[in-house]
Amino acid sequence: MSENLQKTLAEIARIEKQCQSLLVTATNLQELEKIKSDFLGRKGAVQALFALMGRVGADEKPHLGAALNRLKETLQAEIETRMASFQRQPMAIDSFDPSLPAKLPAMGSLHPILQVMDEVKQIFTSMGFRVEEGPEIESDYYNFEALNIPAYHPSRDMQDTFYLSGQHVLRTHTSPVQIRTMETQKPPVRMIAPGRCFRKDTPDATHSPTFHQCEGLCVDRGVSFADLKGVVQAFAQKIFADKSMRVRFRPSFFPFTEPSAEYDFSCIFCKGKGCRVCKNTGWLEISGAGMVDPAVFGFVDYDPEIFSGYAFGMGLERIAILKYRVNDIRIFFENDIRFLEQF
Ligand code: FA5
Repeated sequence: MSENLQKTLAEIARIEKQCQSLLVTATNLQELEKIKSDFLGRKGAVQALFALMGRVGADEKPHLGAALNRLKETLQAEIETRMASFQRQPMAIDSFDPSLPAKLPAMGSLHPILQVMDEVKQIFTSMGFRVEEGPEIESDYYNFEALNIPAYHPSRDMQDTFYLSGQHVLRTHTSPVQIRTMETQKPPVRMIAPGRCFRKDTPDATHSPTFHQCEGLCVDRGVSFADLKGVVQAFAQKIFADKSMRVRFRPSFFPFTEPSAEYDFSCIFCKGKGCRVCKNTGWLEISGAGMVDPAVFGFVDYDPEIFSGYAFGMGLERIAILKYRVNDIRIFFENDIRFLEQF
């Protein structure tokens, strides 16, 4: 083999290695296009090697020609394979733009009833009330018996109850938490107990089988009905941020309060003229209330000669209806995202 042929074969091997190492490090199609033209183009490195055919004798030309053709085919195949791999990955590193804003996950928010509940808690805790909790599956004793509603008492008919097996019910109001609190705490007691309640009520614009109440209880020496009226009036003005909000008390009956009352807030929709939401009365019933009946103190060992107290149980949906000007309670429970995302 002539010295020229040896040199040219060595150059062929070097060009092949150089091209292959460039292919390995190439990161995009533009770089590959450049490698292709640098090595296989008309003025590329492989073409330049073909020009060296003249350096070798006629007997060595077929050998060199075969080596050059093999180099050309090898590089062509390797460049094409590498190009195809980039075409299969349109999201190659160079097309990833880290400066683009991220796709945000869908964010939830607090349900409007929970927002009202939080606000109610905040207002009452600022007035010195503690927040208490009780179970939604309640015993007959706490839901009725200890609230002075014995089994034979006709007032049990006032609440359409979901009875569970045994002596349990889905609590029909938050008043059982009064008993649970007084059982474990001595006066003075100032507490609220917001939570879910259940009744077999037929749904309409202001009634839902699942709804929320916030119980309130204040027991101390010398607590009077005037204290109840003052606290409720202050609450109404704070929750609606409106000093003109009116509250009215009507006589009523609850076995666990004496005297008993219901209080209403003035209807925000019709300004008292009467509409579908307030059933043409100009008022929306918000809560039952009254002075704690001495018989209830008997169940928790409080001395009614020393202590007196008031209690109330407000419907939170009724407050949300007024606050957010929603004219039907049922929409709070439909979980329509178009409604919920407005809060
Ligand atoms: C009671 O539940 C008494 N436990 C309230 C009470 C507490 C009285 C402490 C005295 C002392 P009543 O059944 O009226 O009372 O319900 C109270 C409030 O809950 C109502 O004024 C109303 O705002 C709300 N409410 C009652 N039933 C429903 C319902 N089905 N859907 C929505 N809100 C309701």
